[in-house]
Amino acid sequence: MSDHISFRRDGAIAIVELNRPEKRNALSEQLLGELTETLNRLDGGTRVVVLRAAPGSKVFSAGHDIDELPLDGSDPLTDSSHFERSLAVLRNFPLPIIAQVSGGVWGGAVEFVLSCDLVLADPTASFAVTPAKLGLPYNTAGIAFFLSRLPAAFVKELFLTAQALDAETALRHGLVSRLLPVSELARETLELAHWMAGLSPRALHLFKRQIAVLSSGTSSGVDPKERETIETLRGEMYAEGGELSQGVAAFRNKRSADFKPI
Ligand code: KFV
Repeated sequence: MSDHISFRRDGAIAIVELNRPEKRNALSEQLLGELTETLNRLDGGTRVVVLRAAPGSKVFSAGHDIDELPLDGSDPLTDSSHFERSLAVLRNFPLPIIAQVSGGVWGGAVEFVLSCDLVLADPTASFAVTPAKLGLPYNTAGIAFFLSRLPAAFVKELFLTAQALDAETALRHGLVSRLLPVSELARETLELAHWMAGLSPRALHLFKRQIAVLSSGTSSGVDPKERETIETLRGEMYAEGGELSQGVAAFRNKRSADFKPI
């Protein structure tokens, strides 16, 4: 049984819902574990997955669970972290995943949504990439993924302003595939899912793989010296008592962090 994920079927469509409203659907280890388990348990009759927040959620997801960010000097976003592994599950899932987005999408939840295949949203959706508010050194592979999907100028806007950008802006830059009225989002998402369920599953699986490999934003080409410098800078931020600790403390005290100049 899942506490933070709800699941139901509509014919060949699996509707998977983030359902942790008391923590604004923050992506905890437990929630992500339940999501992976739900996806892995889908039977052969499923053709398309719709991933959304449970009805009534004002926030799609508040991002990485801040209470689970390590403050002991270890890297918060390693490839083997629950968060990174869950993004890989979405990206490599053999069936198409449509994210149906209403409300705020925060921090790592933006990469989570971007890891789905299509993003259908209504005008209440907004997207804020907030690691600069938390003093959180985003991982280079994650930034490479953003750059593989979105124009660099927009990625800069997201990461360097940490402001919430509206659904219209997200549509213009390709983060959102379709922007629909609030009253029609759920129906149209399901209608599209049913349409896609009638297409060749082999073709969709193949295209998903091809698009992933051809657009793969990897950081493997980065000059080794530059990579080392980047990792040193990241390490300084997540070190015990560093910017990350200050950012998390500020969040817990419901205030802005007072970061020092470089
Ligand atoms: N992790 C853990 N708990 C969270 C959380 C999060 N990301 N976001 C919200 N909560 C908790 C919050 O502490 C509170 O708990 C409850 O959810 C309701 O939040 O025990 P409490 O005090 O009841 P409120 O009261 O803040 O809700 P609301 O006024 O509706 O505001 C919603 C929202 C989303 C605007 C606000 O909660 C917020 O700013 N959350 C943090 C958003 C954020 O910066 N996320 C980035 C997380 S770090 C991340 O994802 C990564 C990888 N990254 O690089 O940035």
